[in-house]
Amino acid sequence: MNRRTYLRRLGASGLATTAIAAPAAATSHENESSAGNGTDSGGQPATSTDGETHEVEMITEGGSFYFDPVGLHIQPGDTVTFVNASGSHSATSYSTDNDRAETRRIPEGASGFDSGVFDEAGATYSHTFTVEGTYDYYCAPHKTLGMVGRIVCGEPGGPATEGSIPNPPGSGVMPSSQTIVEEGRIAYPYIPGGLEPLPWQFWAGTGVFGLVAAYLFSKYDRESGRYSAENADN
Ligand SMILES: [Cu+2]
Repeated sequence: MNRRTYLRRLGASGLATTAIAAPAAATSHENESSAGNGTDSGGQPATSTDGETHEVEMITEGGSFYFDPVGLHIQPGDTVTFVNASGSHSATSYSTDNDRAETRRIPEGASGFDSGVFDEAGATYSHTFTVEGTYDYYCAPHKTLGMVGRIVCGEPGGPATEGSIPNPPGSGVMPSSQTIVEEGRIAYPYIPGGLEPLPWQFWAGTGVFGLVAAYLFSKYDRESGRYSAENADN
């Protein structure tokens, strides 16, 4: 972590600690800060106003576990606050220093993040993104159930733009980095847009089915004898 990032985080964590009584969030934040350049003091004032803050909710609902939005575009210097809306979740980047991340899917030079698992509703964890690129992340307890998300910081890039995410999201498809840049914010579930027009085979098939059905029905109808002379009313 560079000095600028550290100062920014320090500023953000100071605000979080004093403004809201959220011990879990403050603790994880402080841990993260002290893991970096912990001896810094004085010098430039901490600037926490040069980046926007975005929220991603971690949700349990009707047997589904998901991040909302599932895709988010931010700018370098922006902070994402993960809010535990319901259930027990974590926000953990696919970086090999994290538990259960079998692969790295954050940009070169970027630091990974891990909120730890939250049990309390309303608990938050914030991470400031400084390195441009695409970040894939997951919830440690629900990764295999498709609780995964993607954040694009500035321009897409890095290993997350190649191949597909190892754990597909519950909706089946992870929006591409480019789609996230275009949309800005993609709510869960992501349904790929632009439905393809139905192929001609579909209409041909429908036509054949209709003709066969009509033929069989009329055949049955005739063979039932209801149109024969002896069944005529008069
Ligand atoms: Cu979860």
